[in-house]
Amino acid sequence: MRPSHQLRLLGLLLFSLIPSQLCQICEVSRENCSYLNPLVNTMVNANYTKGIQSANILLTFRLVQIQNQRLEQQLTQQIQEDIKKREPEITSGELALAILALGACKNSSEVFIRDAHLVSKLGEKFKAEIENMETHSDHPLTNYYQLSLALLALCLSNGSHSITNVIPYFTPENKNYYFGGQFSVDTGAMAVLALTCVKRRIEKEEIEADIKDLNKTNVYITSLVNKILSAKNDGLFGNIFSTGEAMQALFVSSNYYKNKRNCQETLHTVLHNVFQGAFRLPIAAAQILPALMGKTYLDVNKNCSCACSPDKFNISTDKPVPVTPTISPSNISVNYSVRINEIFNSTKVTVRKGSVFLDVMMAAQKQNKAAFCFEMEDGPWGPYITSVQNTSANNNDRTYWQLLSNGQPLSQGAGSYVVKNGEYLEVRWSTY
Ligand code: CBY
Repeated sequence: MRPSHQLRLLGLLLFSLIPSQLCQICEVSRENCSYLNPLVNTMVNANYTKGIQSANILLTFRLVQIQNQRLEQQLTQQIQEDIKKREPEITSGELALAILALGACKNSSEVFIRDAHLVSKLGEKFKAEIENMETHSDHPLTNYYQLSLALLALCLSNGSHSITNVIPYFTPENKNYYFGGQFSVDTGAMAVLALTCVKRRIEKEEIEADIKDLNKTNVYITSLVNKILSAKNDGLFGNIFSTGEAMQALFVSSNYYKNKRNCQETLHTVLHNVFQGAFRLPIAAAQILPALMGKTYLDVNKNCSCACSPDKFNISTDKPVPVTPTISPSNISVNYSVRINEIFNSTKVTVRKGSVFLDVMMAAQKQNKAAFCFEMEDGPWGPYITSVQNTSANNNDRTYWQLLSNGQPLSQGAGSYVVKNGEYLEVRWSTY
């Protein structure tokens, strides 16, 4: 980008930070809602075929009141059908997001939630997560992000479940907040939202608890918030993809954004990333948008009008922006390795400029099937690598295939990360 363009963009972004008519303590101002257009358009124009995996998207649509009846209906129907078809195998976090999305803003799906007994089914899934922890050295069936989502949905659904006896599991010392020794900001943020909901309900005497439960909840929230704040980097928390949820956690449980400078710093960096196309995946757009519009998942049952009301958006029905840049006719070459402990297989691969990590894996597999064969599953964030060289990731052992570039873990998945000429790419058998 030319320097003059950069200056103009910087000016526009700074202008966008002047707040007006705040809904939360930090949000994009009314005059500048158009900066959020790329996020809204990514969500509106995506091709949704993944059933319950789109629950996060429907939740955001409803939370920020983007009115698109056709899409809301389509997503609602897909999610409901998927639940009917696959209920036993649906994970706790998926069901939690579905309950939040279907129930948001008091709409007709409430009947489905009730008739299909979704809240009590979620209670059962939550119990199964805890039981797995007891039999598998503290490892839940899924992960603490999903456990937190489940607690949040149970708390917001006003269920009569006894949620206070699970508070001790959310102690910030629990290793499940960490992946490979690093605090997972996404996970911590989701836990803060869940614990804040529990705390508020205890304070309103809506759930039975004693003063010790309340004190414990407060101590855990404070400690998790401090961990999120310690993961700050240039206005972001963790990385660009965890920042939306971190902002929500900070909105509901700290004074951090009462300082306007802090708010400006985060909004500036996030909007710069929006401009650069960091949120091309609908799920990424859905996870950042509520915070930018001053909303949190704790607002699902509330009605609060924010600066960027839906009519401020310019929703186009243009073709969606491609998730990755266009492939160019010229070639680049990269180094690719598969590492399982001490065993190391490497190769040089030539791919088209603009290719993603997955293209490199496929080219290597074509070269040498025995050394580089792999399997993947389709997830909300795109392809997830489940097995390489016939060695599979296993949740109960906390093993996974980690993606790295020049020795550093990537913050994007195999289907999104665009590779560069001369780069050293690696998939490493790891534990988290
Ligand atoms: N969602 C979940 O259950 C996912 C929760 C989450 C914390 C999630 C990040 C956060 C979010 N906001 O959605 C998460 N990842 C988890 C829990 C995991 C673990 C999954 C296994 C399990 N126990 O459920 C695990 C194995 C530690 C993991 N993530 C691995 C990876 C790597 C995937 C590599 C592969 N095999 O394909 C990868 C690519 C990191 C790496 N360098 O290897 C990875 N995750 C990334 C980059 C991400 C981010 C995705 C960002 C992007 N643009 O693609 C992420 C948002 C997310 C999805 N992981 Co995980 C975190 C971030 O960078 N902020 C609930 C359910 C209902 O959908």
